[in-house]
Amino acid sequence: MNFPKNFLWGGAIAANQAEGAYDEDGKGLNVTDVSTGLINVPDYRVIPGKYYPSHEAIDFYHRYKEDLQLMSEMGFNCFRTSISWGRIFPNGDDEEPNEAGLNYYEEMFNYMLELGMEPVITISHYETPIHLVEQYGGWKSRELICFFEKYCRTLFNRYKDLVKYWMTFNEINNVHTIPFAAGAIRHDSNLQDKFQAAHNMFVASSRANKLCHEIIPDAKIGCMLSLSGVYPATCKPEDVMGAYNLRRRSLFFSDVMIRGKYPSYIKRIFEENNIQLDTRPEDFELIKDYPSQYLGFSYYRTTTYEDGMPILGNTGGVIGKANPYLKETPWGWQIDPLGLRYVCNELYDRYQVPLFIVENGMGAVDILENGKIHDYYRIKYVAEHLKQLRDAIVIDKVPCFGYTMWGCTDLISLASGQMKKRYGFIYVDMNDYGQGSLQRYRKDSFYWYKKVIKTNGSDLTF
Ligand code: BGP
Repeated sequence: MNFPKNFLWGGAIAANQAEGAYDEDGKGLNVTDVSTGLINVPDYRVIPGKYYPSHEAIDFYHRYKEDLQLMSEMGFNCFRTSISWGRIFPNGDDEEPNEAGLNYYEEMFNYMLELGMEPVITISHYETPIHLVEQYGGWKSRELICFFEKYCRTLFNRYKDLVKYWMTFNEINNVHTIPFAAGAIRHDSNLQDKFQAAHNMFVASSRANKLCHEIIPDAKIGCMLSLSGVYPATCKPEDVMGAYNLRRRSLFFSDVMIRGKYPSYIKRIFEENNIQLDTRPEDFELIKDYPSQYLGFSYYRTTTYEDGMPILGNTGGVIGKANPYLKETPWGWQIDPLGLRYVCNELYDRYQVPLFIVENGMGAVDILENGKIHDYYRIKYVAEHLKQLRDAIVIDKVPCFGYTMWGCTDLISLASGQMKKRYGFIYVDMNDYGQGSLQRYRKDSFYWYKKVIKTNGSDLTF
């Protein structure tokens, strides 16, 4: 039993959690530069003297060569990262792009290719320039569509020979739970603004798809959603119906971006919540004509839904009760490898487009002792998920063309801003207070993943 030939094996990071150098070489501030972690209320500006872990992060900005060499040593044939919008257009609405930013990524992508890794690039991973929030109100304003289009055109023209895998917005469905990061709108935005931001991003995404087909016809461009699964807490019909509705809250985004139209169930939600979107007839044409070519998604865990839990509104992150059949990570994320196989089947049944697992992994506390990290728990997590993914592909015949483990090198946690919550195959010496040498160490999982890639996933033993 083996993964398909040419399967993309790699890891994923994002500019805002890894690069640091938050104000170097002409970069403007992005939304994530003014937060200390998304579970905290954003500051909306940088407060002098306050510690922002992402401002230095793991200094990937200056050390990417060393890091990419380590990825290549593991045998990666792809590497996922994002372009920081503020490095290219510091304010978002600038006339001309910042050459230093463009050049930086050009060198990085060339280096990846030299090492035999396909760049897999997220165009916006929670990195909307803050100026677009202050000046225009973020993604609830239609004006951002044109700024994003210009940004995409600049990227596609510059990197057309280098990058063949693109994704527009990271975890676009998280505009519901983390609206400031995902939609560049206030953290306490109402439903009207969230759905308006989503609509504008749908249009922007289709414009990007259209441009990408024109400028880089041999590239693939997909959408990216957070699609960790949800089960009914019991077989009580209300729990089952509620879980289904909660799932639709996420699938609404891929329904629009892949099927190319607004699903009928959303009309009831709009009616009940008195939502009136500002749209143009041509928006719907564009959405229909330029859908996403593949579905990229993150999968970390599953939760359960019990009747009465909120579905929409400011639900404060993940909804759900503990599942008595599952164990959890130290951060309380329920570990559910079989859920990945279930979700792969669910998604392919619904969309019939290729899938790409672009995030999966486990945040844990690692102990560095004599230069070694024995992270058996991480190996187990990844091995068990890969087994289920292999079954989904080989037995269930779900087309999935790649797997990029999240946080392949330790980086700043998105939600908590912690360094202590580590995901990597590579350990980075840095703590939650910005103290550490930033030296990199190979964890036990590093050698294990190397073996997995070498055998194209046929040897998942641990
Ligand atoms: C996803 C994001 C990543 C990320 C990951 C893990 O939602 O796309 O950017 O960090 O979750 O989350 P955390 O860092 O909060 O553990």
